[in-house]
Amino acid sequence: TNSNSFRVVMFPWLAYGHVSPFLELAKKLSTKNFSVYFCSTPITLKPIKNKISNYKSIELVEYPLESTPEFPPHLHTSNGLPPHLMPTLKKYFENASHNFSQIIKTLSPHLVIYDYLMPSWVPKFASSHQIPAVHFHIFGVANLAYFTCLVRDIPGFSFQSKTVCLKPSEIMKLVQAPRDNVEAEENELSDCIIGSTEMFLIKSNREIEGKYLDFAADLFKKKIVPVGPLFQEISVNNQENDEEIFRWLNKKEEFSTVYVSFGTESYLSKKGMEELANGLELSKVNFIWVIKFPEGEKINAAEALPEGFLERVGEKGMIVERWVPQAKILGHKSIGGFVSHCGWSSVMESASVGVPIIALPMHHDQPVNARLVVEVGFGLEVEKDENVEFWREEVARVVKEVVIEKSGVELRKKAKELSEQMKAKGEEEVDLAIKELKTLCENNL
Ligand code: BUP
Repeated sequence: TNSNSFRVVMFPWLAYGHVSPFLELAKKLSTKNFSVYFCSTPITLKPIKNKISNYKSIELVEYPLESTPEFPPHLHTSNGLPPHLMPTLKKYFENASHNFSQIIKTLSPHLVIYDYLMPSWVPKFASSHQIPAVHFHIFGVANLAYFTCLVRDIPGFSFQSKTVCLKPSEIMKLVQAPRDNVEAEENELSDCIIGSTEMFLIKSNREIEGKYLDFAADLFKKKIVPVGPLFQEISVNNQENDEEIFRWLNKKEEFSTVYVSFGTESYLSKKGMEELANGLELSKVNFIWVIKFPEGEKINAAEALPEGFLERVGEKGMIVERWVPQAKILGHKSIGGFVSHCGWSSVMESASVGVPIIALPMHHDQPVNARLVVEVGFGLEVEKDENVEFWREEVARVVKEVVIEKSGVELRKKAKELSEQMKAKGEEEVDLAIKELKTLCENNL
């Protein structure tokens, strides 16, 4: 079945937000003369099997990692790897290094595409066998540059003056994750991110990140190739319940409603829930709010929301406690804003359907993404106090400014403009990126 010319091995990281763009890239490659070997743990690959049945040139390749009760196997894939387990997981990868070398030796690919969270010996092993390795960055390029400058002192570059600024307290939050050996880990990360890649593939585009694509090319002295947003195919599993959502949305006026979601890995604190709920209520703007709690936490939205909130907002608000078709909801004509944690996929999806963002970033890449949204001009950020907490009046102010007030018109105009540019250029971007990958393979034939 696998008769395409170029063999590519792909190593995504195990979390949903990483596997999903890798898989979308795999699908594109498989239609452009690549045979794709998509490698991950058996548990990660399991839910993917039926998603690729139409793609004969994608083969799933399993590598096992050992598990212990301390690190239950379901966490390999779940929506959200608890950060404190990262060092443990890295050790499992270390113990399984022979699996990777074996995969590369057996398949003798023309190209390896890897995630920056994979151990740096993955690209190094490929390079030592004359196989080009390419880092596919599933976040934006401003973020890539930001983190690189954080973990590596680069002469001549002062990050703060060149790219999006973070407040010192935000930087502290970003680097405070529990770690064993910070220096070794940072070296490993910068090695993996920059040292071993032939070029960078970035899940982004010129429309949103043109300036930073150039900045990063200058910074890394390597090719930086945007591959577009690589949206996942819209899932159809909850259709019956989804109808209820769209019936509710259909009753709302154009641009009158905000969609509220914090992605698959970020959760509000109890205080955060309260401030957001009260802020939405104060704004008097309609909202559909997707509420999630960390796995295993026995609490539901009704218990977590302020007393009487649901009764008070009535038809103005809809609370959903399960997976929803986000991209489809954002594209509904009633949606006038997206209250978002600014996960990279959310930012790209919002831009692609022309919906302005009300940014409430929490951690990881999100603060950088939020500043970018404001800079590009299709959103506003909710201000926070020195402890990086937000408050209800500020939430209400920004929601109103984006959805109701005149000033929001400019933001929507910019968002629409981005959406049109993205529609017009989308496929061309992917094609150009794939052409670059082919050149790498051909140079290596
Ligand atoms: Br929740 C939820 N439906 O109910 P981000 C999420 N999504 O389609 P994150 C749904 O998951 P990282 C739901 O459309 C987007 O494609 C959403 O990715 C989809 O945030 C994705 O926005 C969420 O990048 O991932 O989950 O925090 O931190 O890895 O960027």
